[in-house]
Amino acid sequence: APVVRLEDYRPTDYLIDTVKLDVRLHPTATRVTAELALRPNPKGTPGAALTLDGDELRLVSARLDGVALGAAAYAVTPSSLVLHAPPQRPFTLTLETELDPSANTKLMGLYRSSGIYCTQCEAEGFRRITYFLDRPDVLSVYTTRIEADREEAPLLLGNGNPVERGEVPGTGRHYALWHDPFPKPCYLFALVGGRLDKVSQTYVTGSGRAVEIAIHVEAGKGERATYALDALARSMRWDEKVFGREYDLDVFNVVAVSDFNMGAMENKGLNIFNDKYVLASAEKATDADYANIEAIIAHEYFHNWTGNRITCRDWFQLCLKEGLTVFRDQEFSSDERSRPVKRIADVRTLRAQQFAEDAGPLAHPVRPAQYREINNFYTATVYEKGAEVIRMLKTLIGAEAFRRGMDLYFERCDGTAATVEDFIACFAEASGRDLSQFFTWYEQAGTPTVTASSHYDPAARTYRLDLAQRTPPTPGQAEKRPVVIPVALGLVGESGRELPLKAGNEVPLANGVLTLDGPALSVTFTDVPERPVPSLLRGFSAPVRLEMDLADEDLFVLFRHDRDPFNQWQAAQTVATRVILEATRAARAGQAISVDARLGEALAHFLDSRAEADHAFAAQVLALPTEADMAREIGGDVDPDAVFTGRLAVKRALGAALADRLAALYGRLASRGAYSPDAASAGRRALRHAALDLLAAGDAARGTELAVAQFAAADNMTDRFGALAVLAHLPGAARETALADFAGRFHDDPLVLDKWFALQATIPEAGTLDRVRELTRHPAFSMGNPNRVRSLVGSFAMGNATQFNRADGAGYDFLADVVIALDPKNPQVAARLLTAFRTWRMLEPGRRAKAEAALKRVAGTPGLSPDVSDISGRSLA
Ligand code: DPP
Ligand code: ZN
Repeated sequence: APVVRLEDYRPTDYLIDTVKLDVRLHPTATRVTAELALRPNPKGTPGAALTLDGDELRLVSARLDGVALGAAAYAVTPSSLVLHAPPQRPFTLTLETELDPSANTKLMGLYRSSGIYCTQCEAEGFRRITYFLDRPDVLSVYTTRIEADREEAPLLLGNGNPVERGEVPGTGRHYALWHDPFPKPCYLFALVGGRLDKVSQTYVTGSGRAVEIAIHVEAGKGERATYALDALARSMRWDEKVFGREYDLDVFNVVAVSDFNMGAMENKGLNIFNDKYVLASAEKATDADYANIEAIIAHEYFHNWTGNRITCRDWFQLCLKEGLTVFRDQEFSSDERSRPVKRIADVRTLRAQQFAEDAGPLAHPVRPAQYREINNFYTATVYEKGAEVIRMLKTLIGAEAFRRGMDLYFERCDGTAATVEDFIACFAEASGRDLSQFFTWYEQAGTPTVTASSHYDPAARTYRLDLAQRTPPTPGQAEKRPVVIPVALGLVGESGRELPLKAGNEVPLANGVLTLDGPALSVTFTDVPERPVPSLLRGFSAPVRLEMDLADEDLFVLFRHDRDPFNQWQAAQTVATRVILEATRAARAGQAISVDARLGEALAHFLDSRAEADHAFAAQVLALPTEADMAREIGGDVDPDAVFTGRLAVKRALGAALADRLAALYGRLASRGAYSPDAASAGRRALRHAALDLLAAGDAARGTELAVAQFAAADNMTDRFGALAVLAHLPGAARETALADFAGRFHDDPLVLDKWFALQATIPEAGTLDRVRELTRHPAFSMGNPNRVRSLVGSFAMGNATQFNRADGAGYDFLADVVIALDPKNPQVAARLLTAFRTWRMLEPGRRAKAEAALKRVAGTPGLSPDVSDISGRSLA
């Protein structure tokens, strides 16, 4: 595939003002008639040929202003329909195409999922429905007639508002007509046809408009959609309150399907979801599932303004809608649940996904300047780092200027396809600030490292803090500029009190936030009454790595006393990281591992004094850095076995040292009453689970006994699966019995079996690869279903550091085989799996060579999709 570059952007030569679609659904031969009202674009080249995109379509007929096109007037290629000399005035092109939804295994365009017709058009799927200018800067008003067999598809949904429905006499078929008054790019087009159950309610907007909001799910599953429906109503209310945004159509439909490449899709008025992010019940969904459903329902809903009303000019601007909408959904969840705990969870994800991506061959800027395959840029960098950039913007200009900037953006850009420049200009104007350097965050890849050192002068009562930043080179960007880094900070006295923050020199300090925008910055604080412990990057105020050699004792001060809960947590994590690093070093050197007892003592104190005050927070404190976290910390020549051994030794030591406290906590936190997914109850379960997990590491027999009992007695999936997850790390008959029991109980529910697949794939034992291979032959497994593949193969490759990275390379070979086999069917999912190699260069030489060989085998496979060849090529570059 050719490289597409941002600098080459040009408007289209033609515009499409209205689209009238007539879609006659049929399982293998769906007919689509598209009537496109075209006109020359004043910004385009006069007289240019018109090239419409197409993919895997059969053209049946083509008419211009109602007259059949002569063969010489146009040409059809596998990827286009070219009209050589279009009229230089408004004209109508009517194209009839045929496609086969049942053969569509790529799950892009129109396809069937468990007998339900559905669509996925982002990024470039609409060209698989009809020939079109398939790019986001072509905005059209759509009217869609959908026709289907009444028995097969009693429900017919489209974008916008319903206009009319009726029978097609004598055929057993019926139709529905939908009209969407808001001009939109074709990637937001959607339709659904099928037999579905619905839950719905009337939502009254702030200005008093009644909207019918509905969620449609497979027959018999309606009860499991009520939580999502409630989350939708709460999202709508929140967007009115916090961003002043109201919903704009008469209906809002959400449809859940079981075969879906992504999490969900924000099609105008008709969101289509992976059912994993809709269906929830106490018996079948965990607390984490509920939280994800709430966040993703909100995310897609929030796109109605940030993405749909204001869309992207081109795909380079993807972060314009995604980073911003992730920020909005994070804020929603923070308001609905615990803000500090949400922040910790988000930073864990950011580090695990985005920092990993940024440190390897797939690193790219939040706004990439080029791509070969846009599907590969729905990344942690665009989404998660994109959200961090918005968060920094808000920190730098303040909440009020931020809201004024958002208001201006909605007012000025509504109805347009905008750029990141358009967006930032609104905030520059609203705040009166020059944001040109801030823009570097969008253009420069790589995770900046901030180094800090300090000196306290007791006689002068001054405290000097020296900060410096540097960003390591990334592919295609050797030289880096300094970025604008908001460093939220405080000074904490040894006794725990917050010390005054008075900058004695001229430095940019406002509301406890220092702005580091050059290579280095020194600040001297005056009237500092005692030696302070610096608490830097409070709330994780910037997506950077912080290097500061604080003494362990200082970290314990922050852990106990910092008024910023994020930095309390961070201090404990930093100490744990140090302890695990030392254990890993010893393991690698073949020496006995000794575990510094002070971490256990600090946690003991925490459990005694504070764990009960915020259960969810305490659960985060007890969760050690992961093996992948440790690998990134080590940075190079990583031996995953040594990391595993070192980390496990620390976990065992903590479990043993804290055993009595953990057992008592576990007992105290036992469920009372019926399951409720609310944040407080979920926090209690999370802490109870963390206690059991640590306890089981310290004492396998006791852990097994408790987990087996919990598994048997559980009345909800969080407790049942939590027990199973603990057992998964305890080899023996109890584990196998519980796994078999779980499979039997939920044999008819694929979403629940996904948990079972995923868990087994992450067992850190030599037999796991064979187990995973065996599970690929399980009747419930299917390579055709993205959720199954991600659960089994994705969890193995992304969540099992020792077994994916087996020294013999068999884990890499297995993944390469799956990617090669899956690519012809579903290139998007195959390419995503292959990103499991994104940190291969950090490995020790033996594994590195084996990973490289596997990647080369993939890269050398004939006929690769653009998706997989892009990832393999960049991974090896
Ligand atoms: N549906 C995906 C999302 O919402 C892509 N737009 O992030
Ligand atoms: Zn999104």
